[in-house]
Amino acid sequence: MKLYLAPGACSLSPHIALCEAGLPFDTESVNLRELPHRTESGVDYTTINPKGYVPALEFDSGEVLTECAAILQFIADQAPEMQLAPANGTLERYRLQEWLNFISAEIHKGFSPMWNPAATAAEREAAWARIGQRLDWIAPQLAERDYLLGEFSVADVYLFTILNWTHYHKLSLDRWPALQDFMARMMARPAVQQALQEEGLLS
Ligand SMILES: N[C@@H](CCC(=O)N[C@@H](CS)C(=O)NCC(=O)O)C(=O)O
Repeated sequence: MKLYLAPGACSLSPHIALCEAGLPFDTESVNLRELPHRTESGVDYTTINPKGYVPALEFDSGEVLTECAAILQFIADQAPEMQLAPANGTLERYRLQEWLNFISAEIHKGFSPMWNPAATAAEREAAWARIGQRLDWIAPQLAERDYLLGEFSVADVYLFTILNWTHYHKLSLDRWPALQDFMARMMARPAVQQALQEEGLLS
């Protein structure tokens, strides 16, 4: 199995999940700064994922799975003993999917103006205000429990990955001490340290 990633991008979430799951995997990085995006080995990345973005998980069969929410659940299901996702068919599994969709649509994509060099300062401020409303909703829940579902899951890995972007954009989480505590809890996990190290993100 090979994970196509860009250091620090949303692909960090399946990278952490693979480490949490203890599964064997390779990685290949994709240069998102040039068009067309090329992989480390010089391949036009659209030949691997025609959507052009990371992450993509390539199987030995040559098939490719994309979208963080789908890849995270696939990884969790490969190592059920690690309990990274509730069992399929249970209400808790749909709760996980509820969180993954929320993180993807409301938070992950909410950051788009921060990454867009054409976005104005006003557009970035508006985007951060909207993300803030979402974080206002999450924070009290993480004040009551350590992880989004109660037990640790791939939803936490996804949330951690996206909130980690606040460092790049010098956005403060001071308003939400529960989120700061959550980030610290996540940082303390060996799998998170491993993935950050492998992506060259630890100083
Ligand atoms: N819907 C996709 C979005 C993936 C995405 O936004 N990837 C970004 C990095 S975080 C990317 O590769 N952007 C480069 C591009 O779109 O050209 C998912 O959830 O996996």
